[in-house]
Amino acid sequence: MRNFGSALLALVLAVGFWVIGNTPAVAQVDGNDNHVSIMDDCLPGDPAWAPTGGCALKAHQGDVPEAEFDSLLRSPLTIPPNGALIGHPSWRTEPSHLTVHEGKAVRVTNRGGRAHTYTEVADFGGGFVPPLNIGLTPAPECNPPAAILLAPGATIELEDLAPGLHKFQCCIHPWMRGTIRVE
Ligand SMILES: [Cu+2]
Repeated sequence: MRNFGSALLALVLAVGFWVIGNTPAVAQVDGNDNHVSIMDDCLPGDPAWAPTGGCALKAHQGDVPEAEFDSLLRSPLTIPPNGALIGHPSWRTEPSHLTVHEGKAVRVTNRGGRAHTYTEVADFGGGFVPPLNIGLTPAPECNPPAAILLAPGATIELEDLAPGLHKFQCCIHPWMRGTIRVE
């Protein structure tokens, strides 16, 4: 009887997982929460961040030392080896793709501990920090006067975005990319 119960439980779990596994993914169409977070996880206690602005996260909020950040800029598995920008995945935008209704503003907040930009570009490219542009031509929109620098905690609002697909990137860390579709 106990074996039967275990077998039944296993069956129920298996069916449950099958059902969950076959549920269609829900696309992110989010008309009420038009908010993009710019994220990083710099390690606040690492003095190596200090020369380039420090890390404004609180203790325990970030765990990436500067040396690790540097080591993930490149990968030997590129053509040529180490010749293309990869970048630490913790430097990111969330969500990386957002669909909004026309007329809705999108708020963008820097929740990381480092400075970033969220700059609209015609084509994704490099930024205004040459050592971080490995293999990329700078995007013209990333000239410092045009690219608005967002200090940690800063928020901007993107208003009057025209229908269509908009491309945004960080002009410091060019692998931080996002798209907003306005419909
Ligand atoms: Cu950035």
